[in-house]
Amino acid sequence: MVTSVKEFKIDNDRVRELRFLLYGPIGVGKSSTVNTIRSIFERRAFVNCLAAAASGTSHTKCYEKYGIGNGREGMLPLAFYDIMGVEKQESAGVRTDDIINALKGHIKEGYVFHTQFPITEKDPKYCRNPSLSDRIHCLVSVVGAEKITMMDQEFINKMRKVREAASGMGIPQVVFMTRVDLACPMTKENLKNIYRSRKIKELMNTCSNLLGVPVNCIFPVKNYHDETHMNEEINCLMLDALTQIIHWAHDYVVTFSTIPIHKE
Ligand SMILES: Nc1nc2c(ncn2[C@@H]2O[C@H](COP(=O)(O)OP(=O)(O)O)[C@@H](O)[C@H]2O)c(=O)[nH]1
Ligand SMILES: [Mg+2]
Repeated sequence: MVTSVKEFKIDNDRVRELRFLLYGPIGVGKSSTVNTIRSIFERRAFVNCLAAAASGTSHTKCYEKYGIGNGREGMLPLAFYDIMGVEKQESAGVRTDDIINALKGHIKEGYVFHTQFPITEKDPKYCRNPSLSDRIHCLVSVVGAEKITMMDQEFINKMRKVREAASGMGIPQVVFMTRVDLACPMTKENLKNIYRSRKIKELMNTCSNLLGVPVNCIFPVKNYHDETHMNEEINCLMLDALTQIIHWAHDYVVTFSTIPIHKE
């Protein structure tokens, strides 16, 4: 799976990388997901510099891009954007309208999100005429497996709104259900049990109903968090999810390479 990801090339010269937006509440493991993917391709547990302590507020306020790969072997044509937590109140976390602006490609790297107002056209970090390459090619909503049954309605509505906007643009959407070890003791004991766990299946169904995403677009994953060594099971589960989302993001790029994108 590592080889096939490394050999992957985008079928459009004008799109240099597939862009994924990781979006979800604080503390669900968005930064850890990026760390886990980086670890796989660096072949060592990545220093958890991006992950925050389990409590506290998110510190991802800046729109930052994370590439995969290294200087030695080159970078993969993949980019991840990790967006500051969606909070229940509109006043905390990144605003829904800004997340939609990011999907459309209007927000350039380095933009610092404000909670009181969305990006304006006058902002130097505003991209007025985003091309297909500036857009997000796949929306990855991130939810914590052990928190699914506690998600409140306001929050669910917010996530739905973003997903509807993505649907309107034809952007594929998936859900990464992280922290599976915290939701299921059998899975914690052995990650291979994830495919047999009734608890995980139940949570995927609940998540599907709450967010309106088909079950086959929900990927249960586990991130590196207290491991210091590489673990094949963690890698396989994540690589499986990554391989799928690369295909779907690529399908989006191929489709919209011929259809002009709607400018707004
Ligand atoms: N047990 C466990 N902990 C995780 C997992 N993924 C992330 N974490 C922990 O959850 C906390 C929040 O993760 P972080 O990546 O900072 O979340 P973010 O706010 O969404 O970026 C950190 O303490 C991580 O180490 C996982 O799959 N299992
Ligand atoms: Mg984070």
